[in-house]
Amino acid sequence: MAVTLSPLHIDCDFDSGNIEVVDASQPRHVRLALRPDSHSGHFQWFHFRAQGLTPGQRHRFSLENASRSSYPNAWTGYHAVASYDQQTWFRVPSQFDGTALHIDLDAEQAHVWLAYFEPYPRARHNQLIERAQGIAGVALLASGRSVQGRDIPLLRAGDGAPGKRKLWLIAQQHPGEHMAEWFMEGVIDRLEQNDAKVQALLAAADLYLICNMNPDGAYHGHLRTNFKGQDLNRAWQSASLELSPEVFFAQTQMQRHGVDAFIDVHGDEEIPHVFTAACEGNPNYGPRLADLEQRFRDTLCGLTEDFQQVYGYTRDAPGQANMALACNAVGQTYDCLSLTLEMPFKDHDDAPNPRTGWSGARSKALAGAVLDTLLELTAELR
Ligand code: GEM
Ligand code: ZN
Repeated sequence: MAVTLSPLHIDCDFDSGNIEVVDASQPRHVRLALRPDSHSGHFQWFHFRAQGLTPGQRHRFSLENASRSSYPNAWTGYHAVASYDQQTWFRVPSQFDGTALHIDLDAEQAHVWLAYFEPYPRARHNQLIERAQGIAGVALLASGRSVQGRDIPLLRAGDGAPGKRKLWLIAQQHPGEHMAEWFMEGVIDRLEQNDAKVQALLAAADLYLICNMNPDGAYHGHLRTNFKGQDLNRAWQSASLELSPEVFFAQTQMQRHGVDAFIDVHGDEEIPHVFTAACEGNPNYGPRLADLEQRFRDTLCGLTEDFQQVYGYTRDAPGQANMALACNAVGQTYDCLSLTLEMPFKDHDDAPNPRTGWSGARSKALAGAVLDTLLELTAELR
């Protein structure tokens, strides 16, 4: 006897929620569409809740416009993440047919959240900033404002004493790249642990931390832009209080405090590996920076299997860097080690975890290895 299932209820009216319902009347096959960033044509990020599932039943969720997303090649080999409690996230078998992405969930409970990557909630961000300020030696140095007026805290770990190296880590310029703030939580966790390596690092250097550069975009479920439709990682030659106050704030603080090393933390839709990109196309690029970059990569490779140097972006030709990118602009301005750190929306295929793929927890663990790498390099930065 055919079992009649009641229609599902799909909603996304919550922090980082974003989906469009095409037709949810067929519970075994829910038709959905990806929705663009508020003021830009970019789209790829999704995050929604489905209620009314039948445990034991397979429910298919189809993102019917996936082939028209910002990075259509990113769907091949990609699997969506799901959670029944918004705490534990797992990968759900997904297949791209060249047009739509089909997510096939064998429901275990009556409701589920589905997302492009494990979301980093704004409430967790607020708790993280509060927790950080309770750590000895960590202070709120300044606070910027996003287009919509959300706080952008700049934290400093260390006493700012003269002569100490100034190591900057900023994250989530691209709001859909939630792994970036998971990484920053890993930095804060290590500061809280205050182990011998962290103490040694902070004896020689201060850490300048912006855990989320694009709170408006993250909250609205954007992939790439802020609330004025600006790609912040293309605003570092033209930042303005009107269009990109987030970058304007970071640059102002860098000018005030100085920079001896810079890591811009991102996520990558297509490449299933953790990697870095650097400043090889900058006008000031030379052997000193090239050697520092290689030392960073070699050291990090030695500290974790969740990093590699084989796969990554094509290197820029000499003098051909796009100076609007944070990594290039900061590397040039401060003549310092400057890297873009990329974590995958898929998995790190060098050390795959089929159940989680790349995840918040792995992003946090990577941060610890990056801090240990910075400790190794701090004495050589200048
Ligand atoms: C990337 S950074 C692109 C750097 N490209 C090269 N060739 N160095 C961006 O902003 O497009 C970071 C990201 O989006 O994650
Ligand atoms: Zn990015």
